[in-house]
Amino acid sequence: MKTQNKKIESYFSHESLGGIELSKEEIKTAFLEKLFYGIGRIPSVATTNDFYTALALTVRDQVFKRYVRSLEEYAELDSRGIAYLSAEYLPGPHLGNNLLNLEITEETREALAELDIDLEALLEQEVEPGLGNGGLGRLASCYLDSMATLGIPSIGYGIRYEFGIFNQTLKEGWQAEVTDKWLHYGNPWEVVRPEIAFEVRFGGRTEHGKNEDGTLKVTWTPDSEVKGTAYDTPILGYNSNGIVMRLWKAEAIDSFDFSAYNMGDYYRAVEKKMRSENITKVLYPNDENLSGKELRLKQQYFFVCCSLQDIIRLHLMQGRKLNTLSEKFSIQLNDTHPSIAVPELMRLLVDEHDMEWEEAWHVTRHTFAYTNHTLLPEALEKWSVHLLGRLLPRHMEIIYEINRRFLNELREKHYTGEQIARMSIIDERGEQSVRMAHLATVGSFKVNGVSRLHSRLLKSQVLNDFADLWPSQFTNITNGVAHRRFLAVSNPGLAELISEKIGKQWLTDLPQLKGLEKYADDVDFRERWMQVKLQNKIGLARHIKERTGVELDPSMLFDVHVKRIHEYKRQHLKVLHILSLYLRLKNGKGEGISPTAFIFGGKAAPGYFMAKRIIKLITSVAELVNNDKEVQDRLKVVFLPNFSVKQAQRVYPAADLSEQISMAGKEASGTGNMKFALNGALTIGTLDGANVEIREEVGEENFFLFGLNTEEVQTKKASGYHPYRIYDRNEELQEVIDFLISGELENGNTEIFRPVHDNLLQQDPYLLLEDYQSYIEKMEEIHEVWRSPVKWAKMSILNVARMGKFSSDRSIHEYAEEIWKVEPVKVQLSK
Ligand code: KOT
Repeated sequence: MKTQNKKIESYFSHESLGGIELSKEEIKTAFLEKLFYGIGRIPSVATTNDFYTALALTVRDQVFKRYVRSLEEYAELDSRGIAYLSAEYLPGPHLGNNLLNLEITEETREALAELDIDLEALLEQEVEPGLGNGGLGRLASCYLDSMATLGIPSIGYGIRYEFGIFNQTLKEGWQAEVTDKWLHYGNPWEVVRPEIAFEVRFGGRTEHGKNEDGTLKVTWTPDSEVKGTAYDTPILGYNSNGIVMRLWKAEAIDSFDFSAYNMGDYYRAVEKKMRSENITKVLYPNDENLSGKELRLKQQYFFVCCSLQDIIRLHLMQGRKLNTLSEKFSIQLNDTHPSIAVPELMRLLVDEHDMEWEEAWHVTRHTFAYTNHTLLPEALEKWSVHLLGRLLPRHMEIIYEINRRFLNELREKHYTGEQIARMSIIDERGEQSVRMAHLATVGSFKVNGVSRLHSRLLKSQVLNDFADLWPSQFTNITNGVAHRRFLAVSNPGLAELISEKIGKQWLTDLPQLKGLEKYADDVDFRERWMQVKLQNKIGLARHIKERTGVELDPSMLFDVHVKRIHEYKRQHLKVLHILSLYLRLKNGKGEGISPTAFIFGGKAAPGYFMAKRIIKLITSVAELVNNDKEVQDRLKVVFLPNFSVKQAQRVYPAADLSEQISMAGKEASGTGNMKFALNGALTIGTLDGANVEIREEVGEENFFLFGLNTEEVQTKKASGYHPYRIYDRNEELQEVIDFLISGELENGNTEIFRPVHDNLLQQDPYLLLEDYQSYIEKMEEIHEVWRSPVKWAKMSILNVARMGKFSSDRSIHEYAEEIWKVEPVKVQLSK
């Protein structure tokens, strides 16, 4: 604590702030004080939300204590730091995770119990921040967790959306979107930092003049400005450091336009404020599909601009020179959403800090690293030159200049015209646009994919020319997950059983799980293992009954497909399978079918026609199957609405079978696949994304593989794919496909699923028909293994024991060593 005031300084000394361990009594006192002084309530009138808030504030104090100490240490050591720039985060509920990280879950449970308060009810009360769409946002949060735990000095920058991802409800089986009001009851985990605020400009024009010394000076006169204010949420590592997730909220620079107000035009005065605040109003709910909307570009620039100004502020505050920025900071771009940072840093260095272009470019290109998360063409960001030039005229000039210099470099290396056009940052075909992946690649010192297969495909397909030009710039960092959240917090039963056998080291060293292998042959252990799973299934079944009214028998095989709804993820392949089983049962041919509960969950982008139709298809099949007396104890189908991190934490621990059935080559990595396997589910999957590496780790005999691989997919497509021919030759498939338009699914309505039917027979871009038979046969094998509980339990134990690679701690360790070259700083948690 650096202050001139000795009295204040001594208060903040480690000793006087007290130790890090909190006793039950201390928790109780702190909690009651928060309830009384913090929110002005006495227990007799307090609501569950009051209790939750009081507990959150109690815990937050402890989190802040560690965060502040970490900051102090980082500043003192003048250590190198990481800025993680992500337009999305999905932190999930904070309370349970923070309790684990402080190692006070049990003390807190007991303290509350003595006050007749149930900790579980308070955990349930938390509304999670839904500030992301799916995998990409959740990965960012897993990475913050691991950066904190490993002691990597870092800040996660993002956007404080007032309305996060919509809440999904079902209306007559169709998805309906409801606004997410996560801030409605306040947010005890964040603090606003009004003094950390920056101006962000838009539009207008530039002027090219000269400085007194004759050098070029560009001035940008914008036509609007907003202010970005920092909202900080501390993120605590396990028994370790604290870092911050700093989210920017847009506000008007002056709350009122006084000139308008004085003239009596009250509405106009407030309107400006409203327009400014619009920027961070709502998250775009498109996953891997771009809207190209102006407001989205504004959001991207807004948060990048605030974050870079903040990074520069922190850098200068340490008494450093700007030309050493890349020595002290690496800025990781989470996909291209923040890639406008490349020209923005150039602008800040050249225009605002008078650095020469060459030097600024050197700094920029040594500061950024870029992670690519998708190969899907529809997800690769492109902004029209016209729009970008209108909204950010100076940035457009800078992009042109970066591109001019880059293309000159290519010409010097004798690249052909065609190659140059392909690699240019500006796409000249049709309406001119900026290829953000090219901008990010040219502006970064490293580019990584998120699984071995994905990184290979990135190099051989989407960024092929760049990988040839700069081979050492490309690398792979396979994704990982926050195993403390997704195993220790969400599956306490299994976590306890594991710790009983191998100790608690796995909490910070996941490969220790290997020690479980030897228990796969231990009868008693296997029984306890399956007992934990059964208890989790009972819990999920209760939840599903409450949410959907559908009753599941926990002894059924829980076959789970949860993730965003997308054609490439092939939820509809699963539906074809369910229909095949249903028809077999109806035709008296259901001998090999083990009783199964099919559980689906996931949101569809509101404008994605086919994805929404797939949800309707699932709910219609559920209606049919669940109400058919003939198949009732054999098959059940549920669509669990509003899949979120909170729901996920209930679902993964209760799954027997994990569906990872995307068409090979399409899923960059997947992270749900890891969370399932870590909780003892077996996987049926294609050789896609990280499935490849999961299979390699757990052993091919413990993984149910089916379908074409990436190369076979490519060959099939190149040689002309005719789904109808497959349909024509496969009688059962014919029956299933015909069933979609038979009217039996929707009260005689034959049209509702015709788009799905026609798409499959005419194009089938994701090769469902091609992979159908292989999938059906693998499922038959699975049902057979399920009938052998000993075999199933062994496979489940071996899966968990061999998942050590997939912790986000390992991923972050690799980022730190290979990309960031940053040393961990472990803060002494003095007693
Ligand atoms: C969305 C829009 C543009 C570009 C990429 C995306 C994107 C990619 N959103 N989510 N992803 C997923 O990211 C995960 C984390 O790396 C991967 O595991 C998953 O395969 C991607 O689909």
